[in-house]
Amino acid sequence: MTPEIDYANATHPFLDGAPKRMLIGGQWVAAASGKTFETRNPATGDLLAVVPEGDREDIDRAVAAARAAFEGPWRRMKPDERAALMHALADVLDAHYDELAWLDTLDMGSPIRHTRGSRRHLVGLMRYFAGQATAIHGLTAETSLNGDMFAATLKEPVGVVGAIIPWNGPLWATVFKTAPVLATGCTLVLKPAEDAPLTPLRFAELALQAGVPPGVINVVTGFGAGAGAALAEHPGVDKLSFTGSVGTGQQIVRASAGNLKRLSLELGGKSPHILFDDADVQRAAQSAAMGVFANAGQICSAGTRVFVQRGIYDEVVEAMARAGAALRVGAGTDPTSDIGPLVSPRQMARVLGYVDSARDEGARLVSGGARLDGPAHAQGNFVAPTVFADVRDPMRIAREEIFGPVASVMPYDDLDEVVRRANDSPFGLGAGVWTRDIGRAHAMAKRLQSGSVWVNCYNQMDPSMPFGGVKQSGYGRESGAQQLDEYLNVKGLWIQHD
Ligand code: TXE
Repeated sequence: MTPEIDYANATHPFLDGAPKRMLIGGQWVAAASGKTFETRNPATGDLLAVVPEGDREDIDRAVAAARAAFEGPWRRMKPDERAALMHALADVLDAHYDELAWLDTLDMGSPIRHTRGSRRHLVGLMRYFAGQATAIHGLTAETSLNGDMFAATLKEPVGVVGAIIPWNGPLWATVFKTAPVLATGCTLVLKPAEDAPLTPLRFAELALQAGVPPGVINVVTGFGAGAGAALAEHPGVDKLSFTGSVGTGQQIVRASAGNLKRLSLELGGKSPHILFDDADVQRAAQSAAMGVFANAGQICSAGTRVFVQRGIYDEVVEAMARAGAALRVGAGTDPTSDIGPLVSPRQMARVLGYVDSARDEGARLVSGGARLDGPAHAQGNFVAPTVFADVRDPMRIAREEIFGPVASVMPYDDLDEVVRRANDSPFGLGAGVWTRDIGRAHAMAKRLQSGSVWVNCYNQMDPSMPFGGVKQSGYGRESGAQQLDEYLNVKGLWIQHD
């Protein structure tokens, strides 16, 4: 039964007032220390739930449970059986999608319109990887050795996978981290973000209901310095998949050195969105605005550096400001909200700090630029969609990831110049190009240093396509069939038979 959702009262059947527990080896448990922390609704400040503060000891237990599951019947399960299980999980995800989206909205503030909108993608991703479970192939090789030799490669699951996820899309991240683990026959210890731990817990409950065996998916809630660091360091973890900030990614690289676990890192960005003067200007400006403002800017691939060719510069600045001002900023629980609050007071303070720095450095504020504190917004972390024009490349708002609804708009003159400036960033996650000139589109796609390039669109994603970064945006890819190799070891097999 999918539970009834009471949208009007901002409640959820999962939030029944009882302290939450975390999932280790199929058991719902408190933290070994007994410690807990609170998670709150960022639009109202209301307490949603009390959650276990897992730490080293809990991670030890979860890794042991994941190891036992990996070496148990799960290891002998056939690919088609894993695929069937994943389809069952996709069915449950589909049936419960609205309540999961609602939980995301309550816990991290993203508008229900936005969180609900990912159903097709996330259910589709689980089904896509279910298909991949039966498509894991090694190869045979003709060697140049004397004698008859059968040489082949075997692909084997890496083992226990740790995943550490951020708060900006808890359900999204949980599904992205879980699907390749199940497809390849690995097991998982998931550490949700402390700012949004609820949806991963509910997802894990549904996964058990769908028949995922105990210990295959474990969830340990807690803080980065405690549970997160313990997972990154743990010698029993074979691979770690992390999504979060660059600074934390760097700590994880160091922490993982002990057992040289495999890593994939999906880190931040400062993605360029480049508008040429032959583009459909209004569409391009709208795309540039939503490339920054969607999810209140809390998207790793947000197109926050908007480069506009000089001939259309004023028109685009004005259109972006208009698009930002037209967005309804309100509680995520309000179905008419386009943009919700920032996830926490800390995140809001951080974003407003960047707004101040832009003013101090001489950028021109065109719209927004402040916290919204009218009656509808006073209790939440709401920041108005903000457009700064005449931003210069060295300014902090043009270089650092803000993770808020703040656009830096900059004029440019020609293609070589904009390529140089777009690539002059430590990041390389996404890039957008608007032009009707197909040759220019191809040239830009080749020359931009990023994991994805979107031409005449922005932030498109599909289960069949890879997503990830270059440079300090990380390494490894999520989604797309080639991702499976990051969860598989390749073993060379030699059999001499003469
Ligand atoms: O991220 P952290 P925060 C960026 C964005 C944002 C900034 C800070 O710019 O403003 O990071 O956000 C866990 N060992 N992004 O502080 O710290 C932590 O508990 C192991 C971009 O929330 O990276 C959480 O589960 N784990 C990004 C996760 O790491 C640790 C999304 C992410 O938190 C840890 C999020 C440690 N030492 C933030 N310290 C994106 N790419 O989308 C923390 N964690």
